[in-house]
Amino acid sequence: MASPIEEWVEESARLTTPKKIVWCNGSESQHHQLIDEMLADGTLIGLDSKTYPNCYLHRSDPSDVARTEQITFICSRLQNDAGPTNNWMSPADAKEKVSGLFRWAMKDRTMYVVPYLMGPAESPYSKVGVEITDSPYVVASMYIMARIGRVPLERLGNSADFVPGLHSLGDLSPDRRYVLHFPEEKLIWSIGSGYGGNALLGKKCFALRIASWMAREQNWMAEHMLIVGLTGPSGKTHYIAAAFPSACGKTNLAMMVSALENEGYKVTTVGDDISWMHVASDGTLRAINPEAGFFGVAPGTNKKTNPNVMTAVRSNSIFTNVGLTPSGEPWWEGINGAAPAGTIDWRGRPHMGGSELVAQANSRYTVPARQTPSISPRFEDPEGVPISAFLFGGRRARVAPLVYEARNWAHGVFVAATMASETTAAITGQTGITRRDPMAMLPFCGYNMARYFGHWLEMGPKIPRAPRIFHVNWFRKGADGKFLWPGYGENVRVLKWIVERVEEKSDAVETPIGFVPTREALTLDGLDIQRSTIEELLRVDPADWIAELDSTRQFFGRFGPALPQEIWKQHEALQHRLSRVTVPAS
Ligand code: OXD
Ligand code: MN
Repeated sequence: MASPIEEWVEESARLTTPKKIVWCNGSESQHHQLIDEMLADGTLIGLDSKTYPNCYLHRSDPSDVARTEQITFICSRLQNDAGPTNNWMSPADAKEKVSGLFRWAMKDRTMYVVPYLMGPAESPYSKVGVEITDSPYVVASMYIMARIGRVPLERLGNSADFVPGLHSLGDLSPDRRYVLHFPEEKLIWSIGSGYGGNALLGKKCFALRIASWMAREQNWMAEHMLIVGLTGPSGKTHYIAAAFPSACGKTNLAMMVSALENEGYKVTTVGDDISWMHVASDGTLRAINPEAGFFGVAPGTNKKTNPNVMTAVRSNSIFTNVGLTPSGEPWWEGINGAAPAGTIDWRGRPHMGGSELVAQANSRYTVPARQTPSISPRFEDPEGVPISAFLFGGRRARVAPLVYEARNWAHGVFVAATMASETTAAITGQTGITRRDPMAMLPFCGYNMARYFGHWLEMGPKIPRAPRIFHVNWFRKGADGKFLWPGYGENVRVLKWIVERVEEKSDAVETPIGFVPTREALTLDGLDIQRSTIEELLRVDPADWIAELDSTRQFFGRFGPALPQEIWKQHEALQHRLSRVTVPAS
C-alpha cells in the first residue's frame, strides 16, 4: 500500500504530469549530479574553484527577484481567521483558480520530491516537510537550507505528519504567480516564482506562516527571530532571540564579532531568521533554529559588516543575482571598493559603470550554517537553547532610545506589537515614513494578528522562567542627521547590559516607556563616544512618545474588536504614565 507521502506525490504527478520523478535522498552523489546538470544547461555558473570551491552563481528571471506579498494568501476557511493584515482567498476558490495553473505545469520537466526536516535531526521539536518542485535550483538551495532526504524520511515512516508543499515555476509570469497557504490542511501551493521565500517552501511558508498557526494551536511559538548566545568572562552563556524588520541588520547582529572580546564577551550564532520555541520541563523557553543554512542579502555585506559570513561563503555556497568578476568571483555593491573592470552584472550583461547596479538590491548568498565561524556549539542541540531575553527593534531616527526594558511580559508584548521602522530613501524614495511591523511578523503571521497578540499574551504566564523583553534602536540620529551609535560589533555593549539585567546585576532608571540604562551601567570602555551623545541616545522625550501614542492607536484600530483588551489597557497605561511626567525645561 502506498504511504501518505507516496499518495500525495502520485496525486501531484497526475495534476502536473512531469516527464520524470526524482526522489531526493540527500546523498552527495545525487547532489553533484544535480549541480552538473545545472552547470550543463546554464542554470548555474561555476565560480573560481580555487577561491570559491563548490560555489555557484544563479541568475533568476529579472521579474522574479523578491518575495511577492501581494500574491501571497492565507486560504483559511473563514476570512476572519486570516485577519486584516493578510490577503485571503477561500480554500475552494484558491484551489479552483490555481489548480488550473498547476495542470500539466511539469509536462517537459523533472519533478523533484524533496523530503526535508526543519530543525536538528534528533530534536523532538523538529518537523517534516515535503516539497515537490520542478526547479533544480530550488532543490540545490533546499540542500543548504534544510536537512534533506534520509533523515526526514526515517522520521516520517508511514505517517501523514508532514507539511506538503507543491511548487512549480509555471511560466514565471507575475500575473500567474501565487503563494498559497491552507493552514487547516497544513498545505502550501506556490507557482510562478523560483525565488527565495516564494519557492524555498521550508522557510517563510512552512517555518513561519504554517508553523505560527500550528504553534498557536499547540502552545508554542514560531517567530521571525535570530538567536544568539552571549558568553561572558565566567563562561556562562545567555541566549537572546531578536526580531527586526528588514534592513535593520538582523544577519549582521546574528554573526557579530564582539567588540568586547578582549574583556571575555563572545557572541555565537544559533540562527539568523527563524526561531521555534517551546516551554521545556525546566521552565525555560527553548529555541531551535529550524533552518540549516543562511539565505542572506549580499549588498552591503563585507569584512567589516559581517566578517563571519564573508568567511563562510567561500565554499559550498550559491549566489543569486550578484555580479561576476572576470576572475570568476561574486561581486556586489559594498563588498570592497569598485567593481573590477570586466565585471558582468546580475542580468549577465557587461557592467558599464555609472549608476546601474552590478548586483540586484535583493541579491543573496545561500550558505550552510555550519560554515560560519561564529556558529554556536549548540546549533544542533535537540533540546534547543534557553532564551533569557527577547529583543525587538526597528530603525528609528528619533523616539526610541538605544535600549529599554519592558516593565513586564504584557507590557513587553505591547512594545513588540508597536514595533516600527522608518523607511530609508533607498526603499521608497521618501524617508522617515513609519511602518508598523509587529514582532517583524506582519508578512509572515499565518493567521489573524489580533489573535497572534493574544497568543503572545497567553504564552507569558505559561513559561515559568519567561524571557525578559527589551527594545533596541541602533539607528537613532543626532541633530546633525548622523547616527549616534556605532553599531555592529559595539552592539555587544547593549547585549551585555541586557544580560546583566536578566542577572539582576545592572542599573536602570524607570521612565514612562520602561527601564533605560543609566549611563554608568553601559560598558563604554574603549569606545570613543561623548557623554552628551550617550545622554541623547538614552533620552526619552515625552512629546515624541505622546505623538507615538496617536500613531499606535490608529494602527491597533485596524484590528477592531478582535484586538485583546490588554493591548488597549497597555496603551492607556502608557498614556497615563506619560501624562504624569513633566517635560523638563531645556
Ligand atoms: C528574509 C526576509 O529573506 O525576511 O529573511 O525577507
Ligand atoms: Mn526574514
